[in-house]
This record gives sequence, C-alpha cells and structure tokens, in this order.
Amino acid sequence: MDRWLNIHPEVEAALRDGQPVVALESTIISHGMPFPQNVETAKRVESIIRKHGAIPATIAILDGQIHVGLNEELLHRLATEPNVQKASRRDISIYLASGQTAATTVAATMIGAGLANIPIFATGGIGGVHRGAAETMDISADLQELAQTSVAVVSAGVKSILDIPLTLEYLETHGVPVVTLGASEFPAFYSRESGSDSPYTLSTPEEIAKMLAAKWSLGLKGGALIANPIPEQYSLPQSKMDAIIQKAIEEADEKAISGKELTPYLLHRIKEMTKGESLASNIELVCHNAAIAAQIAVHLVSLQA
Ligand code: PSU
Ligand code: MN
Repeated sequence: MDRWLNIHPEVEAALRDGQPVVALESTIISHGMPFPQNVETAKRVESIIRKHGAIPATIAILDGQIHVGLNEELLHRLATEPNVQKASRRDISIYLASGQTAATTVAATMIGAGLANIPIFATGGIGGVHRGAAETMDISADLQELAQTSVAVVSAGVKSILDIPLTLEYLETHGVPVVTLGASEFPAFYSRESGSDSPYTLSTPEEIAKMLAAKWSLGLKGGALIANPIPEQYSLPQSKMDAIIQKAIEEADEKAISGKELTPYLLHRIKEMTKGESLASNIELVCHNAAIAAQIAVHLVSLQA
C-alpha cells in the first residue's frame, strides 16, 4: 500500500502519538475556488485547525499517489496547475495507475482519510441527490461513501443545486447519522434555512464526539454527516440563491452537461452569477467548519484515550 499512499511525516507522527488530526479535501482547491483565493483559503483553513489543537491533513492524488498532508508547494500546485483531474471513488485507481494528479472529492478524501485512520474531515458542502435524479439517477458517490467509510464529515449542509429532502432520505436509507450543530433545520450551505428539518440536533462539538465514539465503539461502520450552519453574518438569502441556482441548472440541462462535470459546472456558474459574493460566504463557512471539526477531533481523542 505504501506505493500508493504517502502520509506526510507530521501527520504520521500525530496519528502515532494519538493526537487529533483533521482531513481536508482538495476538489474545493482545484475546482471549487479561483486562484489565489483557493490557496489562501487552503492555508487559512490549515492554520485554523492548528489553532484549535489539531493537525491538518489535506488529501489529494499527486503524480499517482494518494497524499495525506500537503506542504505549501503541493497546495500551490493543486491551486494553479491546469490539468488537475477530479477524483471520486470510481476514479482513484485510474489516476493512481496512470500517475496522474487529481483533486479528491468528499468520497475520495474519505477513502484517503480512512486509509490513514483519520476519523474527522472538514469541507464546505458535500455531493448528494441531484434535482431530477428520479430520471437521471445522478446521485453523488459521496453518499455511498458516508454509508461505508468510517469518517465523519463536517459540512455546511448541502447546496440547493441538490434535492435536499431526497438527499436526507437517501442518507436515512443507508444508515448515516445526520446531525446539525445548534439548529433544528438542516442548512443549505449559503443559507441557514433549507425547508428540511434536521434528523438530529446536538449543541456542542463534545456531544458530537460522544455520538461518534458510541457509533464506532459498537463497530457500526460508516461515517456521519455533521451539518454546521453558516454564521449568520455571512449567510445569503435563500430566495436569491435559489433563483440563481435554478438558472444554472436550466443552463446545464440545455448544454446536456452530466456525469462528473455537472457539479463543477453548477458551482462555477453560481460563482459567476453572484459575482464573487458567494465566494466570500464560501470561504467563511469552510473556515467555520474547520474550527468545529478540529474541536470534535480534540474531544474524540480524549474520549478514546
Ligand atoms: N458541493 C459544493 N462544493 C464542492 C463540491 C460539492 O458545494 O466543492 C465538490 C465536493 O468535492 C464534492 C463533489 O465531494 O463536489 C461532488 O461531486 P459529484 O456531485 O460529482 O459527486
Ligand atoms: Mn453526479
């Protein structure tokens, strides 16, 4: 496995010593944000995790190896190189065997985190059941990964490019605990409201760590989705975002964009149509998720000690 897996020495030492570690994805760097905000945010997120007492481990596929923990030079490569692919579970073996470089989605990052034994992972938003999935069957592999890989993902909920009620149904079917931190409504990324109740609400990172420890100590495989609503001052009105998202979906439909291209296309058009306003919110919510993930990781380590 060493041939395919490259764990940064600092991350390896932290895991060996039982210190808290937080995994981070890289699709958000290569495909989710423009340069230079992508690399600036990646570095800021890592420093927030350190400030809260955990070690950051950004995950990506570089030259045919899964890297767990990236130095600044590698973060910069992911942020600037033009031919960085997007890797979900399906794509990993292709890019490893052919020596390519790819940013990892939530699913692929969970796999990397799982291989390295990192149970907590922070991101912005996860993939889910797309609107119209009853016909297209477009359901992100992120959801299946949550069902089978024992890594908890802290996100700001899911964007309303997705069908939020169906995404929650799918997670229920597959036995994935969905817990919103400090709110009864499941959040929709840019907004704290989605119209869907959260299956569960817990009030502190410590309570979330207790829930995870209970699940995994029983040997119940799989992850959990921890939804952390965007801080009020950075949130955008749901009605405004919904109109923009609807337009992006119609465009994608006209252009017959599907498969792994669809999510990046929608995210890109939303960014363009909101003229960067959404980018500022996106950055702040990721930073907030990183802080919460680090606190959960710290509590989990002390519960397991
Ligand atoms: N949703 C977002 N921002 C993102 C993504 C989704 O709001 O950056 C990225 C994540 O990496 C997620 C991936 O895992 O898109 C899902 O892609 P797909 O729908 O093709 O599975
Ligand atoms: Mn898809």
